[in-house]
Amino acid sequence: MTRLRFVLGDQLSRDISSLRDLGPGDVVLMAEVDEEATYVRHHQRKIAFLFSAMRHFAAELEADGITVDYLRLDGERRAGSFTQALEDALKRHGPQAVVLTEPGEWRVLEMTKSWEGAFGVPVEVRPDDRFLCSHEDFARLAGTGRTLLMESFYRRMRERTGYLMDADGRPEGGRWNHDADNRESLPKRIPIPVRPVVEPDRTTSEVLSLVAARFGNHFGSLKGFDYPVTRADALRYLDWFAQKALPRFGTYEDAMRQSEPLLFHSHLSALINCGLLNPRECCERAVAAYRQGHAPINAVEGFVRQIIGWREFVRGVYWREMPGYGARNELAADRPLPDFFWTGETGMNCMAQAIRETAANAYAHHIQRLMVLGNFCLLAAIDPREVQEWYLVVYHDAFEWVEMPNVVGMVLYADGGVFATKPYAASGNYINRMSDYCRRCRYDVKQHTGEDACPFNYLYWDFVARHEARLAANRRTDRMVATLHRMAEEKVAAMRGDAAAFLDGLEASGTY
Ligand code: DLZ
Repeated sequence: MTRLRFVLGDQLSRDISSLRDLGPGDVVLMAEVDEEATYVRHHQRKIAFLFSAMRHFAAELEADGITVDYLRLDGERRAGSFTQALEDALKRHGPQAVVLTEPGEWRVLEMTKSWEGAFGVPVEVRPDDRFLCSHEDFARLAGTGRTLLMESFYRRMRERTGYLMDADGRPEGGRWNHDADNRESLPKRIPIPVRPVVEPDRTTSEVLSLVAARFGNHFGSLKGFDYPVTRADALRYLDWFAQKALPRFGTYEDAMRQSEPLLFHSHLSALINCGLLNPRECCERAVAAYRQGHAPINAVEGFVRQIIGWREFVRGVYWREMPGYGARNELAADRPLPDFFWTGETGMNCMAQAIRETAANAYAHHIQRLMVLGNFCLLAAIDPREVQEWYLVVYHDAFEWVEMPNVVGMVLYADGGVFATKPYAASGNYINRMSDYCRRCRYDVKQHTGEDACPFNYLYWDFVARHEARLAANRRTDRMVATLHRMAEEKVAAMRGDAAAFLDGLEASGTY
């Protein structure tokens, strides 16, 4: 029986479930389609990364003697959508069945459900077992209550995988979580390791020209594209991380520095999410660095937790809460996303840095995403739909399964606490402690009111006042309200007045 194996752009693994039992006569279908690049206007670099990785992956399959039907966006045979690509391929190859791995997004999974009926061919959708936790196991490990606890889920994942567990079933280093050691700001003279650069080859150069021609009006820049697009280069990047950046990754995980977008971060998320790296091998490489005495426990535990804790948890929440998760708006936030999210033109240096680095690299690290950009959106009550779309568009690792719970649950607390136990709100003081941004800012982080005051300060206290009842009822945030109550009434009134003026101005001009 010949089967058509439909491999999507974020399934670029040789051992993806849809390719496992390839037989003679089977054809692998892959398609660059306009609909996927434009249903939201993805960052140019994100499209280039995915198309180039897809083309390299297809070429590797072909080199191994596998028949690949690859549709290029600008090819003679082309299709506007996944459904169209499949319909045309069925006519060309006449297979007896279609096999694919479960798509990562609800929207695409819904699409696949119409295929069997529409085309009269059996469509087998297999689990995506690149994830370590199946949908069924997630309910077992994370619980079924309204609020889910990532920390207990993570511990159970540690026990299941055995990562960083000693022979007696206890966590290595005596603790499950070493986050308390991972909140240092950067010392002035610490050397930042130099990243490997992957020069664009012919395939990547062709893709870069295509993206510039077709999507040149999308957000972001293609300049200096140097990210891995093959499995071999992705493995080299992982190895570089384990050797050069991992040892200090934990300690400085939350630190930020002007014009240093990557610091000690792995920058592996896009490679994992599109399939070039397997999450298990990334954990195992990090654990090996620990065993060899090359990286300390706080770094390796922090890295492993991001993958088997945070990443798996996010994915579990997405499928548990869909459909409807994207519409959650518990804090009734309704302000439009300011224009400066697309231009970086704002006097707030931390925001300008994070947005400009995002435009340049289709990447910002997790503290920039959570405590600068996300914190601003939370405090300024930006509409969760608009924030979701921005995060999905601008980050090269963003697929809806990871972007949506991150934004709805963690960044904006728009699900009212399904995902996170508290809103991640902070004043300028936090940003000042963790970065050198404030020293170069036109606003003064020490001031709370007046023209020169850091907007994060008055927006923060205005947020606390607006959501006082909710925050007072939560043991993790009740201190914020107690502190607000200790402030002089006139000071609170002045801060709230400045916040109102700032937010009005934001809607009017978008140029703060
Ligand atoms: C994000 C994206 C883009 C820009 N383009 C394609 C494409 O042309 N072909 C493809 O197979 N996948 C693409 N993707 C990823 C999909 O939009 C989608 O996020 C995943 O298939 C997950 O369901």
